[in-house]
Amino acid sequence: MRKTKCATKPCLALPPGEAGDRPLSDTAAGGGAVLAPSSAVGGCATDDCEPVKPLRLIDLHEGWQLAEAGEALAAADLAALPDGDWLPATVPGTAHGALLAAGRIPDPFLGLNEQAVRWVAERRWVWRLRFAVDALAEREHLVFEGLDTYCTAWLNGEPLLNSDNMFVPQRVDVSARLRRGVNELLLCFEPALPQARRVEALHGKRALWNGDSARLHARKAQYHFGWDWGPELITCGPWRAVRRESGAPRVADLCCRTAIDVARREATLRVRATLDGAGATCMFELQDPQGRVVASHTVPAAAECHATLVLADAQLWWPNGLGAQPLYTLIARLQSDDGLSLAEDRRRIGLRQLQLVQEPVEGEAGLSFHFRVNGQDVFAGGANWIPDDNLLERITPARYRERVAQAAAAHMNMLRVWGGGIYEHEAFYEACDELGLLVWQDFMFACGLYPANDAFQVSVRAEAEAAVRRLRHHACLALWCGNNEDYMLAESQGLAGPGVPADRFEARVIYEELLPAVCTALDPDRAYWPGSPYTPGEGAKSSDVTVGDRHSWEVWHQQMLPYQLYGTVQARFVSEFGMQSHPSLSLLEQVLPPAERFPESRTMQWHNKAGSAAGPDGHRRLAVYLADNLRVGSSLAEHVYATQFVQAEAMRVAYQDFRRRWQRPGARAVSGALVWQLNDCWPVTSWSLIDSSGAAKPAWHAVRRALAPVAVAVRLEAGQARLAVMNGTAQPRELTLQVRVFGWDGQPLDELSTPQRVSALACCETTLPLPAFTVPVVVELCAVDASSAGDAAGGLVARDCAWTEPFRFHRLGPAQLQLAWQGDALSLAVDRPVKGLWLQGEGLAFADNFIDLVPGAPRQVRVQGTRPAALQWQALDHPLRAIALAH
Ligand code: BMA
Repeated sequence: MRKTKCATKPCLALPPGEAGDRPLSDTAAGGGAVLAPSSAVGGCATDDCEPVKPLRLIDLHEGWQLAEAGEALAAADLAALPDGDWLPATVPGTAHGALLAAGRIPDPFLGLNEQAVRWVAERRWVWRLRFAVDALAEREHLVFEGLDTYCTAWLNGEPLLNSDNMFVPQRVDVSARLRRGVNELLLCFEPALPQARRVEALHGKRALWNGDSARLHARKAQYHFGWDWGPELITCGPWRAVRRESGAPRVADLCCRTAIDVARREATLRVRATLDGAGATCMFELQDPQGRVVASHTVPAAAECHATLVLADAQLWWPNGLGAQPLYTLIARLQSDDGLSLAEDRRRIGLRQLQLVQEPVEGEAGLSFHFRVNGQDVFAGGANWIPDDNLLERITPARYRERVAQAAAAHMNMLRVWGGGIYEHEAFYEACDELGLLVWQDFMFACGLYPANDAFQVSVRAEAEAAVRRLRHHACLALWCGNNEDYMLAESQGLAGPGVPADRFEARVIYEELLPAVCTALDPDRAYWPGSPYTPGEGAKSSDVTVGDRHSWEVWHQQMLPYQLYGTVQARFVSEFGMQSHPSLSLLEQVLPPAERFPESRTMQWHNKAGSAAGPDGHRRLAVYLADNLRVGSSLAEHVYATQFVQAEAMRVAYQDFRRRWQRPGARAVSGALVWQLNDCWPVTSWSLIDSSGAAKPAWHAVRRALAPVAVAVRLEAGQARLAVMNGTAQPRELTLQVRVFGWDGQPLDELSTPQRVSALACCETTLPLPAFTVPVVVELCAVDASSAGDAAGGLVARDCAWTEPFRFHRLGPAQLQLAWQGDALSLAVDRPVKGLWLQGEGLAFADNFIDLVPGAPRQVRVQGTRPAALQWQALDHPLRAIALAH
């Protein structure tokens, strides 16, 4: 180890513009590898003093330019492109983003512009940065956290790297090439589709769903090639941070295996740091959520340093709804023998025990598939996550945080990062850590028969290792999963499934050998699952209902089952299911030219990508669900409401009927429901709960109610009401279930109540007899705390309504809606039943919405935002209208 003689302690503050604010940096440390600028070190002016130069991280994000590169142009020609060819470009960024900012292309999200910008993906694009270097360290590196995708780079005219996998970070030693003064970096990106087609020509065309078959050969976000909810926007560019690392010592890797003794609240952390460069000691330190050092250990510096930190009185991390999310900070610091910090790295970690449990289900075939956190079984209520934009540079940490917070506010506790997108940014996982969203993390393969040739496997291995190293410390990370629907696709081609030899499905070697081997080596304590969906066992079918996870598409795709029948759908863990709806009317109005603002327009259809080889079919499937259930008016507003109504009802039924089967310990018949999909990447009619403007659809509210810590469900059956109570809390509850029945004209017809005890983390069901009604009715179920029964307003715990269906057979007569402010809440009252009251107001956020109302039971809804003079409301059989509000 090199000795330093007279270094003083460096100042860890950073000068502006250097390594400080790095919003989209994706180091595993989340920007935590913060080190001193060399100018701040030292204080040593004499010749016999060798100053220590800690590592400096210098973001290379300012001053980039972009130009179109002619086909065969090489480095020198590219560098010499005339000044007028260059546009300013942001890094991280894409060519589309730069062209859009420069006004060279129209907004691809508006109207039919997707087609008008297609040419961008067909060209080569070159990025150029001239950057000044004042002082050179002994070792210099350039780090590219992500290059999308077929990229050749040069530094000062000399070849620097070639890259063809957007998920593999690149780190190049430029100690001998970086020079004092101005340096020039050039990055040239080849058009991805033709490039992928060349690779495809070598290895053969394969079957897939969604996009061009060449995508299977490109290690690039698969949704860029177009999906059944996304445009074809084949981006290119340095999509993640670019950085200069100046200096020698570095903490190259930091990992931590945590064992928790839940009963004793004791955590044992086995930590390992991989060091690159000289130093005397390595200090490991654990800080509690308040920043107090609660454990530390110093060992002599070596290429690999190990320590064990034991923490008594550990604050445990819990998923949303079950407890808090305390986050500790683990630091590894390489020090000189004077105690000077030379390099450091840090991770925010949560202390929790997490198991994937597969055990017998009482009275049923197969095995459960559920997560157990700190010894408690957890029903995974959540959603599938897709990239929140096509231009990834636009997803700021704040936007990640907002979107994840929307999931948490809907009482979700799990998000599945779907395999056709990206290994998400640090900001996503940080938000999940902080808000208690467990993450089911797919590797990036979706809906295809992927190749498994040697070069492909080498690339996939590098990609998987990078992802696992970067993400494994996150408390939120629950499971690694091999792919999305690749087993299903193989089965559809007769290449996998019962009786089919295993070797027909080439990429199994990736999902069953390569990826699990990477996970075992780098993240041995986390569960790995080969695919979503997947069923273990030679020749098993991935859609088996008794074992493993399952995608339930009986509703919408496949047999287009009525959503009212979700209760008949079986699965141990439903990792996908969903129903489409339009985005909000205001978003559609921004996207559709005025002449196209009708439900059947060409542009509306363009913004619904669902379909098959036979053509678009989203509008047809939507029409069937509308026809089954509603009378729909002809305006766009009515259509938006109607599709959102159907989606909300479908989600209410689905979540309730899946969650109902999370029965009790030993009988975890259904243990997860993840809707397809939480979010959108552009303005589109899709299965999302939140549209691309961030607006929550009615379905978001339906899901929020169904996933509440204590939720109820009511179904109207012949001669009875079926009632279910779902308790997701760790406390048993004593409730009174109150049922009231009204005719649609507002006449009270019946009233019943029954006491109901529900155990902790369990569900129970009961029935109450009802007379046969000859008129359409609404049945309201209120669960109130038994101790406050009779005081419905105060003790209301959960509520649900069931209506005579189908809605289209009858008409809900005009109701008088009365709105009044009560503090920061709106009081809502009606004289006759109202179904699906949807309130909207500029800049207002409603704590509850899409509400069923019955007479004589005003409801209070908290509202955030400046009070407007009027609101807009809509409900079943009540078209959009304004209502004045008294202040
Ligand atoms: C799924 C997903 C997606 C798709 C969605 C809707 O099964 O895995 O690939 O977008 O269905 O069709």
